[in-house]
Amino acid sequence: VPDILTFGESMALLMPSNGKGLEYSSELHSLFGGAESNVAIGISRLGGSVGWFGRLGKDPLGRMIFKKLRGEGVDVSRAELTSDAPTGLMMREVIMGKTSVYYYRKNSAASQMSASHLDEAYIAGAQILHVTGITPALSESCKEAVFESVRLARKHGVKVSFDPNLRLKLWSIEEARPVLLELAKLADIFLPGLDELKLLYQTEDWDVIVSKLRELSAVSIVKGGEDVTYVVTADTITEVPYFKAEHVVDTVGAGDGFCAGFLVGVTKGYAYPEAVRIGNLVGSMIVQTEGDWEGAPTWEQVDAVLNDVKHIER
Ligand code: KDG
Repeated sequence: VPDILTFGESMALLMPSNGKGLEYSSELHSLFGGAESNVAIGISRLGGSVGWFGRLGKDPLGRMIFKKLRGEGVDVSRAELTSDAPTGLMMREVIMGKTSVYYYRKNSAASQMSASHLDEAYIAGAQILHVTGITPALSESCKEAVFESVRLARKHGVKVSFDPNLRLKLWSIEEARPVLLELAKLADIFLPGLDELKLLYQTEDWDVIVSKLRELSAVSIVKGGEDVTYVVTADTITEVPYFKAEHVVDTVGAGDGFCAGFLVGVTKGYAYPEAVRIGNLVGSMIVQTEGDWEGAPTWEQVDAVLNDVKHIER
């Protein structure tokens, strides 16, 4: 069993090839995304051992995603291609610097995932189970699957990592809040963004947010600060500075890249602030390439930056 497991919906991603809006673009780039598979690919690129077990349609898009995940070295032995329902799709455009995502995923194969699709022995054998708040927004059965996977992980002493990934196009904050806060309570590692915490706890006040985080048993890694990521434990707050991204091309996927780098750091036995530093670096690298995960670095690339190794052009 891989060290880190994750599951959720992966979708085909279509986006204009030339920075135009979708409405006036005659050519689209065909990619794929999905927060959990983005994390899985990020981990695998860094040399980590990882499995992803979502459901895809048995259709060209599902096969494309399945083969690319396998090609990236992600264990897909528990993933499923079903003829019951299609692979989900999303489209993305960036207009005047504003990113918009459009989902075509209702009743997709992934939305029909349920607790009965979980393999207890597979989960039991991992070190970390990483889940996100996107999956419980997809359907009742998906929500049950997430809670059941977390229950199984806890039963077998597997650490639970949770990124709320609040998606207000999928559910309202009122629907999302109790579910995401419940998952935060069950997690060992909580990976929210600062904006998400403001919405979840209904406050802009950092001190109130910190006191709420300290009611959880998890360590909280708060992304999206002004220029630092925060590590909040029961008695400490550590600020870990960002790496500068020189050429920002596509910001979607930064958070997933962060999670990938951070989780690899944790499985390598690094202290949280050092694992966060790796996460910050991976996030800053991913935004410099089009697509959610294509820019994910190898461990050698990360190591070169961390240890200031000179690049040899030729
Ligand atoms: O974090 C990036 C994801 O948001 C993207 O890949 C799509 O999973 C996705 C979603 O549901 O928004």
